[in-house]
Amino acid sequence: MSNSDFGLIGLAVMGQNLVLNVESRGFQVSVYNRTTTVTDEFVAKHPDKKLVGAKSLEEFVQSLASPRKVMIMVKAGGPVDAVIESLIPLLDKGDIIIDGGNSLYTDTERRDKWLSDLGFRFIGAGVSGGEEGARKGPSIMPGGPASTWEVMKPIFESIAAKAEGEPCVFHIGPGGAGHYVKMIHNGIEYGDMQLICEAYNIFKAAGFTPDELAEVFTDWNDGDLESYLIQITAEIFKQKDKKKPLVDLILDTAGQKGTGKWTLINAVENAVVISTINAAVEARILSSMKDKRVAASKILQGPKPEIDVKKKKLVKKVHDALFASKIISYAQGLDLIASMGAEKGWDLNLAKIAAIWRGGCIIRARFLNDITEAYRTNPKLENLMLAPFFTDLLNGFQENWREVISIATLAGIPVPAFSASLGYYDSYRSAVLPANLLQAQRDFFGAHTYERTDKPRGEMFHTDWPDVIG
Ligand code: NBP
Repeated sequence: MSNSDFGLIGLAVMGQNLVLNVESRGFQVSVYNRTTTVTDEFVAKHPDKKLVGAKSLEEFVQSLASPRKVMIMVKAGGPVDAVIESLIPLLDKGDIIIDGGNSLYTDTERRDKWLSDLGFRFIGAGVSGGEEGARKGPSIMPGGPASTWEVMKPIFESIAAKAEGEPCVFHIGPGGAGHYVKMIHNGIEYGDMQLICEAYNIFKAAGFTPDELAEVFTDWNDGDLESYLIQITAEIFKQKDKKKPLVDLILDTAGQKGTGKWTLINAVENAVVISTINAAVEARILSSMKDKRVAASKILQGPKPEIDVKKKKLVKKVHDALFASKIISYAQGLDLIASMGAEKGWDLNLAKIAAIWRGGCIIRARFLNDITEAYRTNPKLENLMLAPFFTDLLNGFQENWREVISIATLAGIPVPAFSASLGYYDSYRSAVLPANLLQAQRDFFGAHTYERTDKPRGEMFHTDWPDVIG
């Protein structure tokens, strides 16, 4: 029977939940997993649902209505190519393959070409929201031909989260644009998480208990910092294990997978500064060096990590430092998206991208409404910091932001992402930077030449510097 509306390969956590989501919108879904017992168990667990469990890829493909819509939800990298290779002999021209995993956008571009040359249609779609988002409504970032998106639109719009009544999905752009935007989304997520952790570290040094922190974060989530990550952080502080706060029992070493690293590489390639995200990735790397840190803590000196500021005052100051740094993190991520979009000719719509991050995804946050508005008002906005709404916020926050970084630094508490954010802000707003000296150094040892402040731009000069060797 070839009558399923949609097929999904890869029944791990994301795949299973997406299938249940699609099915719940009235579609019949065929499913296949390499380890077939997983398929059997999944289908058996949901006897009342319109699911077709296939034991082989042949059976799976035959169960789909034409043109077939096959979503691959397996581990990124080689497994995606392996699944595509096995599908190719079984599909007909015009069938649609969607890769919904966290694939590197350059892999997506390669697959797009590979499959379109063979007459198939391909969509590379970033899906954010984790298990819960996949089940109830994720934010989806699809890239590929606009005509293929039109075919997929009814299913994607029905399963996506809704924000202000709008589905959190739209056609991002051609080729790898969707997976690219998902990658930067994840980079921003790294930044957001690290900033929250730095705020936590400061509060800890000021004597806040997890219960007090649960209150602080709950309050923040009722205000302008409202976001999924602030909300779950409040819940984390409430969680007990054998009557102790669970957070205190979790080892302080974090892992990092592909998307953070890929974001950094791409930023360097595009000469775009994403210092907050960079600091966040590096903070994870440093956190993973637990043994080295423990050894160094006994050798390298610093002040006692204690902060003596009235708790209520500190909450306000840290709020401002966190919010300001968060604005910088988004400003940098969106700047990178804009640069790459221009470079690739993707014609990206930043207002719409910000809008689909308002629901379903991990970085969903109230202030994404303001970011959406900023780009709707001025689609050519040079930098988010320069949108009047955000300029006012930054001008208002900058004093407390500086103070928090100073207090933390004097107490020896690392705040790499807060500092990187402020460093970006101060550098960006500096009409004069010390790169004049840098240019002199470059000309000294490498005759790289320099421009002069008293001559027109573009005119290059070289000085015969004194010989210092020998
Ligand atoms: P995983 O990334 O853990 O992948 C497990 C799935 O891949 C299983 O179904 C496994 O089949 C299948 N698979 C592997 Br591994 N190698 C295969 C191969 N050579 N051929 C066929 N199938 C193969 O699953 P996930 O956590 O659900 O994530 C799926 C995708 O979504 C990933 O790209 C992930 O980065 C992305 N993503 C995940 C999340 C999240 O919160 N987990 C959020 C957003 C995006 P098996 O059962 O036979 O081993």
